[in-house]
Amino acid sequence: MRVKNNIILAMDLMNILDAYDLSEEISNYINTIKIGYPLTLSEGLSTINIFKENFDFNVICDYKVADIPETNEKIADLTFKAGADYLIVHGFVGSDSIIATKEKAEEYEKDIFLLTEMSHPGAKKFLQPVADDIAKMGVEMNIKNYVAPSTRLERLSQIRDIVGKDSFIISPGVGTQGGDPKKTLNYADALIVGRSIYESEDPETAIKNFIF
Ligand code: O7E
Repeated sequence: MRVKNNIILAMDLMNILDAYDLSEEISNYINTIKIGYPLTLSEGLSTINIFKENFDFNVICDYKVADIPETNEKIADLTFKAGADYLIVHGFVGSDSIIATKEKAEEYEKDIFLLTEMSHPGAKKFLQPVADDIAKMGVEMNIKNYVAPSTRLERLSQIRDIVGKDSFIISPGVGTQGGDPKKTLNYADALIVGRSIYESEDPETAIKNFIF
C-alpha cells in the first residue's frame, strides 16, 4: 500500500456529512483513511463505499477484531464485502482467530493488519507483556502489516526489530496522545492521526505539520 504523505487519517467523526466535508478538504494530502466504530456504528458499513466511490481512498477498517475464529470470519466477510481494503485484527486472541480473518481477506484479495501493543497508558498492564510474542507470531504466520504505538518509541523500535524492515507498520498516538511524528517515522511506515487533524480549525494546515 502506498500511503500518501505517510499519513492515515483516523476518521473518528460521528456523522458522514462531517466526514465527507473533511475528506473534500484534505483529499489533496491524504489517500488512506481508517474508519472505526465511531463512524460505523453511527452511519453503518455503507460509509466505506462512500469514501471509495467519491475519493478513491484506501479504507482500513479498524474493528479490532477479537473473537473466536468462526465469529471473526463473519466479521471479516461483512467488512470486505462492504468494500474495505484492510481489516485491523487483535493479536492477543491467538493464531486460529487471526487465520480466520486472513483467509477471508485473501478470498477478497485484501489483507489484514495485526495489532500488537496499543498506545494508551492502560496497555502497559496486560498487552505490553505479550506484545513481542504477538509480533513474533505474526512473523511466523507471514503477516506483513502491523500496528504499533508511537507513544513508546522504544517499544515501536523493538516491534520493528521483530517484524523486520520489509513489514509495514502503521502507528497511532502522535499529536494529541503525545507521540512525536517525526521520530515515529524512524520506525513506522505511516502515522495514524485523528484529533490533531479533525478537531483542528484548519485541517489542511494541521496535516502539513505531519508531512516531513
Ligand atoms: O489520538 P488520535 O485522535 O490521533 O486518534 C488515534 C486513532 O488511532 C484512534 O482512531 C484510535 O482508536 C486509534 N488507535 C490508538 O489511538 N491507539 C492504538 O493503540 C490503536 C489504535 C488503532 O487505530 O488501532 C488499530 C490501528
